[in-house]
Amino acid sequence: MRTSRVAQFGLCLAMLIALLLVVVSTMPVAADGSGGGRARWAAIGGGGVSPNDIAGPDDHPVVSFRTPGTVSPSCIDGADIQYGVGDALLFWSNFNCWLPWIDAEGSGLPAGTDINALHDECGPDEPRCDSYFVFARAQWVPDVGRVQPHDIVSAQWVEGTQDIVDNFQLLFDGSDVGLTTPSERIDALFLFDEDRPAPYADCTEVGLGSTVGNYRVRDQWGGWLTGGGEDVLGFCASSLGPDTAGYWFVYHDGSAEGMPRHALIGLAHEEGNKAVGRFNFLTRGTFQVDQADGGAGDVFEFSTYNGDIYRGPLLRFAEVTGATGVPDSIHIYYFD
Ligand SMILES: [Ca+2]
Ligand SMILES: [Ca+2]
Ligand SMILES: [Ca+2]
Repeated sequence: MRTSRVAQFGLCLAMLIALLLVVVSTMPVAADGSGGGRARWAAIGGGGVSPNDIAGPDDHPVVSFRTPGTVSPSCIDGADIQYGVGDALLFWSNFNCWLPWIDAEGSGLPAGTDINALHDECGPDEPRCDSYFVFARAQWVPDVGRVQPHDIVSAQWVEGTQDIVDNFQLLFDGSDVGLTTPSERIDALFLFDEDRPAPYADCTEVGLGSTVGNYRVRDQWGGWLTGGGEDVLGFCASSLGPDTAGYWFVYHDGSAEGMPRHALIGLAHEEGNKAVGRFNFLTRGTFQVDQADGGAGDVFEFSTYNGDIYRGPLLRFAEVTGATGVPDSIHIYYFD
């Protein structure tokens, strides 16, 4: 399905220009929507995704928040956007405004839905435009049924809408691969696209995640891997969906690097081979390790090429976006 939200971006851009020029006229008809995510993101401008980017104020984070609230202004009409904990929003840094990105209830998810981890592929290289969620609690999902907070659900953006998704599917059944306890709920997520760490090139899919608390899962040889919610686990999938199979590996041993127990609660990662070995993350609260000194909502980095250190905040979320809420889930579109 080659869809994109380019129509909405085109409309937004046209509206912003109209506002800037103080032109009051009939709104333009939406663009034809062809060209997939790349065309859609071309509307935003910038140099496109670069694997050498690091997170910063010029990037476009997609977030879900811990508590309901309001962000402003909307890129569409300049108004406030009220959101719930199951919604996601994109901060459009070029214009310092917000776009509704996922409307949970509008997409048929039940009241009380809370996104706790998300990965978004509605970006410049992703014509299919899929989004992926982990929910904070067990709940019902349209087309799927009951899912657990250690499962990953995919959905597809509905062309012609701003923030509606449908075609929900169970991507990853956590209990098939050892995630069963409350502490083994997933609170951070990233899914590799084409470029993935070399040792895992032959996996059907490779994903990264973090658990809420202590975990115990099987490695490639059937041995146990144990750790806590400060780690980033990798999963090499041989099959996905209702019959999920594969093995786990430790992508980042947070406790070995000095991260407080269970501190990592959100994950973002650049695309591209050069990005392997570094990632961005959110913490539950105050985080002061290595060259990092910040708190909840701030975006930090860990990089191996920099001597295995934490740095940040690279994005002071509240300061840059004006949001008063604290994100519990993040995906970043990296731009120069
Ligand atoms: Ca949330
Ligand atoms: Ca989270
Ligand atoms: Ca965690």
